[in-house]
Amino acid sequence: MSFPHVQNRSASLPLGHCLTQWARDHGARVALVDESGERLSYSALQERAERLAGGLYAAGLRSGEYAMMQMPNTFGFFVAFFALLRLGAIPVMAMPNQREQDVDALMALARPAAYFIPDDAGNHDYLALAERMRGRHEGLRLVVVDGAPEDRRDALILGNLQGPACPWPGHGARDTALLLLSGGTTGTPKLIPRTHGDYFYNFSASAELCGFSADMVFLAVLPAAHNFTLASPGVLGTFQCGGTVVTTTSASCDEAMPLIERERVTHVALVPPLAKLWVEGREWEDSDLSSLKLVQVGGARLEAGLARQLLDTLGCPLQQVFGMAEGLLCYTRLDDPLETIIHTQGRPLSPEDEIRLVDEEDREVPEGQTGQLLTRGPYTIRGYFRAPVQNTSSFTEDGFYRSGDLVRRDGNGNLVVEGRIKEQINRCGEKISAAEVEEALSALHGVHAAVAVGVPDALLGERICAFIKPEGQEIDPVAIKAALRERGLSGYKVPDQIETIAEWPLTAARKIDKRRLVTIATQRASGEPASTPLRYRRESVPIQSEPFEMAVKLARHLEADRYVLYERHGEWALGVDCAMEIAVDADGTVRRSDGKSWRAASPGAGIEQALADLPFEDWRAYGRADFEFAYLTYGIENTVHPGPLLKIAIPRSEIRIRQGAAQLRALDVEDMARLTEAIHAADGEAPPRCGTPTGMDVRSSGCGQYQRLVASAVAEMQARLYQKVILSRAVDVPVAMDMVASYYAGRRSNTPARSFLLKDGEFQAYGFSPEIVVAVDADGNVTTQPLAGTRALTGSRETDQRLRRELESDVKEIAEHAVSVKLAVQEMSAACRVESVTVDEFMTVLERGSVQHLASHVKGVLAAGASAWTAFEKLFPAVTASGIPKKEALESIVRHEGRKRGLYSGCVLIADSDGALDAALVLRSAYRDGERYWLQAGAGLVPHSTPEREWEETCEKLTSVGPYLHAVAD
Ligand code: OOB
Repeated sequence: MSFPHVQNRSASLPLGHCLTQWARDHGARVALVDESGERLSYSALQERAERLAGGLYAAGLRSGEYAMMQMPNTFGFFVAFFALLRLGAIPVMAMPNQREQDVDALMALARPAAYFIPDDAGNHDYLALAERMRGRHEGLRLVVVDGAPEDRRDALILGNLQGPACPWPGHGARDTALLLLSGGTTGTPKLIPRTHGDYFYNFSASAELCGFSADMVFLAVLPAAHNFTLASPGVLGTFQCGGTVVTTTSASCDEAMPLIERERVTHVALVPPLAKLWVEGREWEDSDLSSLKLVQVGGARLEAGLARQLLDTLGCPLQQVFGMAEGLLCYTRLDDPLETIIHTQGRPLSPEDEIRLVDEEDREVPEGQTGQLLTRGPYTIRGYFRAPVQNTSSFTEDGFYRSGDLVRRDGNGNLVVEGRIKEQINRCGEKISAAEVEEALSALHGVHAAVAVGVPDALLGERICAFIKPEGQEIDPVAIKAALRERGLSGYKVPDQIETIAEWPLTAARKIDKRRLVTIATQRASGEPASTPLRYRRESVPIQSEPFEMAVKLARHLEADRYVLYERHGEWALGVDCAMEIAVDADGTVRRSDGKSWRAASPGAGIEQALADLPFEDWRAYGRADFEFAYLTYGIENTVHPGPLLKIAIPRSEIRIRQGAAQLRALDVEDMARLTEAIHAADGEAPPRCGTPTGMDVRSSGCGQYQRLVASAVAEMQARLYQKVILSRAVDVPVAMDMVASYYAGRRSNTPARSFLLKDGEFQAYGFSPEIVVAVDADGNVTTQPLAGTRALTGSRETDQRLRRELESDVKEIAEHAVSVKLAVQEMSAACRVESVTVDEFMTVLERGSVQHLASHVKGVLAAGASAWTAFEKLFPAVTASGIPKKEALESIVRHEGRKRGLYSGCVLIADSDGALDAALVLRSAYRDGERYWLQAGAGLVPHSTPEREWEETCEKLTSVGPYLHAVAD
């Protein structure tokens, strides 16, 4: 095939020329729109790509070199993609959710000279990964980041890269244009070399078949790096016709559907699990979808029932797409009878596509029977990239690709996909090699052998179930999952279900009977609530109020008996009511409100197990741990707290409030309606008003007694029984407090790391956490923040500056801080990979309401087998609120204070189903239990402490809360 220089639409062009041609044909038309509504014309897109191509050329990238792209669906993706093609470099299309193992293996295979990554995408640090890759892959010269990271290391910024026009590459139709990712059936990944000629045909012929036209608007909601979204007919098919592509990084109904309404989207491509979510989402999502003209579904088997529901709920025609990155594309035709569209996966795109359906001996099966699909054709590859050995088994001698799919053909030539023989799991349309999961599992300590199978799943299409033969001892599914992630296995490949098995079931041929394993997996899961998780309905409501004010108004409005409001990084998350509770008793038993209980090696391990099979999808737990939870960890007799020591709840509904919008999630329709109504009502109200505070005197009582306690503890420390202890005192508030109003007033005068307001029946509390106990993100990055060393903040700049200088140079304060950091490093090292633990901010001064502190950050990455709860147990209670060494300090606290601390110096926390955990230290707080209202504060004592100064310090701390108390209006 060559490229005739004819300028009509159907003439094949090298891909590097396509955008220039489209800009010429459709210049001012809108090519791209993103979620925010920003628009790019064809000319603007072409100019950006041209400029970037010049910049890349100037930076040394050349035609014929490989460039890996791992980008979400943003403008940057398309600019980079077209710039690479224009330059003649070959894009290697990695997926944004791939993690270290995949990226590393793909780099080893493709040996790219450049790597394109996003700046800020969820919780994953692409820059750090890129840096590690650069250390490992010599040929990787350029890292290009889309965005403006604060610390960009050696990366180039995509938006800044420009240079004079680069030379045009001289490509022929048979030259490789790009490499696509193969789902794979082996432990190592495979890449698919698509040529300029075949890929041009792929999208242009598809666009024609699917009736794409200049007035269409295509929503790119699945990853654009996937062949379905990119070119079947997808984004490239849309551009070929002069249409508009709307690009989004979120596939959830509450974001995608309003986008369909806003942009009058006409075409969208979905995988079946997403289609299912959209159908369900329509129960509460009521955006106007009347612009839709075609919904395409492909990538995995679409059940006829779901196909019908889609037609009903979305109210537009459906098209099934059965395709593969290797080439062959089958489509149902727009004018096919409804039964064909519902029950078949269509027929090949090209009359030149050859299809053979064969048995195990490669003999053609009789017409109408099911056989393995072999295919050869004008746009199907004849071999994988740099994989000579694999190619001998994936292709027949005469060049047919062995798809591994089991297919039959109906009387009209339409294919029906019945199953597959390839050992691949199709989870949400993502293809996962069973062998790869098995290899990763087998490498783990304690695993004798492992087999992975795909099990039919209502939510995912298929879930990954791993059967493990353990080496002697029991296996812990949570630890296995954590260990796989820690080894860099991409999250979507981590098994959803893990089962132990004593003996493998075998087939007549003495092979492991995987079908039987699927049955066993289904049986074991049934009866377990995990197989039918409850799903939150979601809705996004625009709001005018400031997030903080909205949160306070809602706390009032909802009048719930149980809620937790948790402020973090400008977001107020409010968990309301309780669908399921997990509580830790005083004897360490973990109980769940559905009757299950756990007695594990530690309470943390028990909590982990109780959370592991929660019957909720995508949950966030809200809870609190009382100080006495630490007695369990340190084996100290607990005579003061009857339990529960820790309580977490999966809320029935939840609101996350940010500037401009409230995201609602609720388990049932009524709650959703109630929340929406409450938000509307609250949004219309004026900000809460603060009356006159009650004028609480924090010095009124307890001075003598507190100073005696300090003197006693100081004597013990001088006798070297321990190095540091925090002793506290409670101050009762004589009037009934309005907790919500007091939280509101207090928060306005504090600058906390976190804040919270919670109610659990008769128990209520709010506070302004000066620090976190621990934060763990979904990738296992752990942070703790020891604060120690305090001076007042008086409001007078001069005095505060003087106190700050004093704080920074006072030997006692510095010593107190340094030993706290040392302990934090030790504790982090017990949960994290030792070499990952670092102190990344040392002894900065943080202002927290009425006081200033010396603060440091200690960071690390979870060790193999450790989870967020391991880290929690090691770091709780915060050293800031207990002492050093912890056990001796805890014993000193019981001896001296002699009564329950409860939530004071414990924590309020949120935990997410992806493994993240955020626990805020409870200090600078107010509490209510029934009729009693009180404040509590302490001071860090060391051998040099004086009772007078420490008393003073408690008064300074109480001043963060005391002056803002509001009494209940009569
Ligand atoms: C698409 O491409 P890949 O490479 O991610 O996956 C190909 C495999 C097929 O061999 C088949 O096993 C499965 O995915 N598959 C389907 C299907 N479409 C793909 N199985 C049942 N029904 C369908 N409709 O998935 C892909 C590439 C281009 C367009 C559409 C899908």
